[in-house]
Amino acid sequence: MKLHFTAPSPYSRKVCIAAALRGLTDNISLVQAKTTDASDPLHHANPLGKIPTLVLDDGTALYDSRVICEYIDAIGVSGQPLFPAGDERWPALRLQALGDGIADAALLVVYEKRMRPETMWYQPWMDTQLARVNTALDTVEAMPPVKAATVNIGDIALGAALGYLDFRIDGDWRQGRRNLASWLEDFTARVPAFEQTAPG
Ligand SMILES: N[C@@H](CCC(=O)N[C@@H](CS)C(=O)NCC(=O)O)C(=O)O
Repeated sequence: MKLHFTAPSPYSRKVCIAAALRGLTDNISLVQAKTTDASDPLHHANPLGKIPTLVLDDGTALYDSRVICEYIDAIGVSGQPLFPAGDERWPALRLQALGDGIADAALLVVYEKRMRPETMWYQPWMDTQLARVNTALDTVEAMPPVKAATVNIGDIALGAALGYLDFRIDGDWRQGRRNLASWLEDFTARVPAFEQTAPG
């Protein structure tokens, strides 16, 4: 399998962590993608030109990170399931949505600055996105995920989102959020793939 990815992408990082936890790292070759270059092979595999995109050995392409992580979980060869069944499923999926949503909002700020000349940056739009990030972080701070024995897809998405904030967003999200900071420390210790997949 080939994974079109970039290291800074929080969604790509989700996939790489999921693959590590399910014993599939060695089955996936990483292909550096250029999302803005329409001639990049990524665009043949995914009409949206987005990463992560996983191309299976039979040529089938899977996207986005949620679909790929679920596929990885289905074919995993070791570790525990990342998508719980029963009552635990919905909190895990909701946390995944929250983690991905934090990354989505942060990414919009990054793109605003990357794609437009500085004179055209629209600060109210960036402030709205950063407010969403902060409200979501406060929500998790008030009710941090349980440090359970097994890691689920929600934990992975939250870890990847926090890692993205550390990498790309100015300011310290840990300020006033001891529970969340402690949760990330614990996650980092429990999941070696988190640090192994950190953008350089
Ligand atoms: N919901 C998607 C989001 C994917 C996404 O937005 N990826 C970004 C990189 S972090 C991307 O490909 N951006 C290129 C673009 O939007 O042109 C997922 O979970 O995979």
